[in-house]
Amino acid sequence: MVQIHMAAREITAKLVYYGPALSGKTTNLQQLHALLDPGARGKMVTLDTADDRTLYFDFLPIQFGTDGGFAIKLKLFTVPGQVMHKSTRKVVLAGADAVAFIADSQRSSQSANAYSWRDMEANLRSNGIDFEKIPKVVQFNKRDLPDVKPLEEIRAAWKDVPTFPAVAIRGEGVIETFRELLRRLHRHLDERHGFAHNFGVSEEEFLGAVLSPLRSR
Ligand SMILES: Nc1nc2c(ncn2[C@@H]2O[C@H](COP(=O)(O)OP(=O)(O)OP(=O)(O)O)[C@@H](O)[C@H]2O)c(=O)[nH]1
Ligand SMILES: [Mg+2]
Repeated sequence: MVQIHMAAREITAKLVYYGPALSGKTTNLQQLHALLDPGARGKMVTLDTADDRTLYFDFLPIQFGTDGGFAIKLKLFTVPGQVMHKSTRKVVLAGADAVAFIADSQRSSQSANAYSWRDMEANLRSNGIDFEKIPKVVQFNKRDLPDVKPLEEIRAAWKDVPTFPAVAIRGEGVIETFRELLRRLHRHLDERHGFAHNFGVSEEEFLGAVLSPLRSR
């Protein structure tokens, strides 16, 4: 849950990258780490096995100041996608303020995507988080591979949730996904906590502060 410390003028939110095994969650965080200015992001922590499968989670902290003098801290996590790590996913999801679901676009991954989406829904609910209301975006990654589901089909199937195509390994679609996640998070916090009114943090400032330090590539 978003933490607001008025005395310290500090706001902390937790964003979780969820999805099936090997869909590219860790790759998304690595790309963000590479693209964001070192002044805005901290050290990325990765807890994985010898073959690069996430064992517990990855963690990337992002911090920026607003004109109104607030420090905004975003804590980005990935879950381990392999089916056996179910209980770890639930723990990582606890207290999430927004979720990015990273799907694998290959047709062969369709059932793994669906399983993971239901798993996310169940884990959000068991953490007492409103599945319908939590800000979420979906990324269809690995567009570079053969036999991927066409975007028209994807968009027809996902009417209410924004979807983004990506080739995360090349950094394509990573920022677009993240920007929309931030936009939805800001809107959600604004509705609940009067973000713009009480803290003077407008959507433009929120997005600009995180994304403007992007390195030109
Ligand atoms: N072809 C292709 N490969 C990708 C893409 N994104 C990631 N990969 C590769 O897919 C593999 C898995 O990526 P990860 O980011 O580790 O996947 P993950 O979702 O974190 O997997 P778990 O930690 O097991 O849940 C790696 O070999 C990546 O290099 C992409 O857009 N295209
Ligand atoms: Mg991973």
